[in-house]
Amino acid sequence: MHLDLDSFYAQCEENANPSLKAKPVVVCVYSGRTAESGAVSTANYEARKYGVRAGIPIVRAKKLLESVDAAFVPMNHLYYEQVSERIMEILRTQADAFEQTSIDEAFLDVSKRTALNFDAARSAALEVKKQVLMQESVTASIGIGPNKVIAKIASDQSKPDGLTLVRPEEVTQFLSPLPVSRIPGVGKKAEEKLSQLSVSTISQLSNLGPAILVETFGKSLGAYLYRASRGEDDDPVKEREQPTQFSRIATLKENTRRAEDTFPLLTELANSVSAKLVSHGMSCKSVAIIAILTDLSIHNRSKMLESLSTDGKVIEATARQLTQEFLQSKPDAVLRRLGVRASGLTRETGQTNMSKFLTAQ
Ligand code: TTP
Ligand code: CA
Repeated sequence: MHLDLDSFYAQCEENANPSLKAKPVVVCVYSGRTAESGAVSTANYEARKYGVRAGIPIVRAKKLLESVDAAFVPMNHLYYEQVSERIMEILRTQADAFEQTSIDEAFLDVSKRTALNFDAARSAALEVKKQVLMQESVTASIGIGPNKVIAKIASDQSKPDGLTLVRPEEVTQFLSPLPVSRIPGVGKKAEEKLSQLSVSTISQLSNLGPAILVETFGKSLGAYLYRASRGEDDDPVKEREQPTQFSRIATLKENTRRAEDTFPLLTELANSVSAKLVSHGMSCKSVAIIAILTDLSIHNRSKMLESLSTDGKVIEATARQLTQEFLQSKPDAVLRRLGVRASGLTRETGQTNMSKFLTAQ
């Protein structure tokens, strides 16, 4: 299965402020140059009816929506990341293998749990959609197919709140009439090159020989297009590598070698690292400080925690202690910049040994 959340940032904003639900909603990235300069990040489906799309200038979106009561909201990426993390956790439990490919898209291999039965896969997809809607009030579109390329193309077939199933015997019929731009990885440039070869549909693409495709697009993209146009793909669904550390670094208001002067900044850095951990559903085993001195030399000091943690207070206290110890050990050091790093990350939750002990009783 491939799952793609519908107008994702816009749905997050609607959930944060339900009065938006009936209106066209435009999520904006303001550039800050003038009050209205910037671009549209995404728009809900109501706003799309008026022609509003990701990437167009905000000023243009305002023109398109001038006759209606539309909402223009600034992008709040950290919030969407947190919603995304929670949804991805739900999805992970519904798959034999799981691969998140962006903030709002993922592949779920359900081959084993459905014993390759496509009707069972449809039920599984309905269950996934239900779980995400019940727990996070977000709709998603799902495509089901015999491989990733087909599932991905299928998830885009009927949006929003769609479910498209393509059985192995239906692959050719499904792909043939679609424009080549529906193949993942085919952008404006490839589309242009194909149109010069009089190719606009996937069916026409599948009639080109491999030699001409390799000549036009190079070996790897050419071979990929040849296979994709036939609905062939054997790339497995695999968990992407997890981050191994999160760090934040900033310049002190004034150079100093007094530990107390660094505490406000350490609080800020620790909270930010903690938020990153929480949004990724991860805990850390050790905390480090990165000290950059006025001579621009860089020094690291780290400490293992007693137990896994996501807690900003724990990270802050450890960073304070490390900073104090560092300054004591280096009488000539004057701090210019300071960073906090959480490492030894795992997906386990940060229970203390004591609470582990108590829950085991
Ligand atoms: P998409 O999945 O491309 O778009 P979407 O979820 O808003 O809408 P759809 O229902 O068509 O899937 O992108 C996911 C999020 O990424 C989107 O909500 C906002 C963000 N984004 C941008 O900030 N700029 C862009 O140009 C695009 C395409 C997306
Ligand atoms: Ca989406």
